[in-house]
Amino acid sequence: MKMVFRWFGNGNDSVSLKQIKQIPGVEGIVWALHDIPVGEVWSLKDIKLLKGQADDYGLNIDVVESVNVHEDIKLGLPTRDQYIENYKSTIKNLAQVGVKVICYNFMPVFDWTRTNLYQLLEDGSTALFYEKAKVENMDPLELVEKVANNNGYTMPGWEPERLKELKQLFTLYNEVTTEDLWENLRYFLEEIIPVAEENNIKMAIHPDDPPWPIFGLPRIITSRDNIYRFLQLVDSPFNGITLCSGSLGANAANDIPGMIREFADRIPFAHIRNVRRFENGDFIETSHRTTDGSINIYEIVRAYHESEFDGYARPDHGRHIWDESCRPGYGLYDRALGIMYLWGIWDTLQREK
Ligand code: DNO
Repeated sequence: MKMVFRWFGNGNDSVSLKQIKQIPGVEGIVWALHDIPVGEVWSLKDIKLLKGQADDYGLNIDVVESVNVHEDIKLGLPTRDQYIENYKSTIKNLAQVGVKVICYNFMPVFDWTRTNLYQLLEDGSTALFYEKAKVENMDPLELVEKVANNNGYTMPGWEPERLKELKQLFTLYNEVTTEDLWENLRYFLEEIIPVAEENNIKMAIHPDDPPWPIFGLPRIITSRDNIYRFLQLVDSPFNGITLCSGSLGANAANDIPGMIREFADRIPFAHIRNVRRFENGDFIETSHRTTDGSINIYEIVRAYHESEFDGYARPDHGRHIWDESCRPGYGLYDRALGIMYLWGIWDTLQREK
């Protein structure tokens, strides 16, 4: 297991590379060029600039999260071909600096979705919260206005300047069925996986978060059966998944250790975090510790260990603790604690082997 840590870039993250370097066992950053509009090619010059910053701290840049997929590709519009060509160029440019894994998602319109970014936990910290009834009864545009721009930071896909295009996107998605989305994903994969293969980069789709349709938009990377179907679309080791325990774990029916064992050779990248589910379908994120949430993190790490997992792993969202001011879910402290918990389990299993 190679430990990595997400970093949003200079001026875009409250956490510094110097701090990341001091977390035990972290080898690299998980990064992206966040200022490049979705669909445009990432230039080699910009990529190398970022690499230089990471090099200064001896951190690798093996994992990119995310090269986002343009909506025209997900919608299957005729304009998709140009965006797919751009995506291929970005893959080739990333290969030139030695990138090994590209994480992306295929969620229409929104990336991860929550209703409150600062819900109070009983210990006085705050965490990301999803209130099911609110999402079911609320106009998504209203929610964007409420949630966006909290504390100067936003969730990806929820940027306030996106409000204008959202209305139009909802109209376009009216025509797209779940099967259409599968078909558009297959079309995309058939184009890009051969390029990924030639460039020795593993593509790793992120599950939908939460793993069910929201706001009438289809979502497909949600369960064991759908991941199985996804992996068959293009049956190549370069067509893999980012197994995110927190996203899939919001649905109690998802057996995550089972998925790890079944799909081990197709998981180049793991997101490991806990989540506490409530009976009414709400959920809140907690510390990584097993007893704090509904997900058995110990069993998850054990499944990776048993599978001799040698891919990349990162702690995922953490609580906001010790008065830290940070991007929602992406503070230093709780994620660093999460890493130590994951190492604690891993190292013990390793010793007992
Ligand atoms: C949330 C992240 C997601 C993830 C994308 C991958 O914190 O896990 O935003 O990066 O879905 O494309």
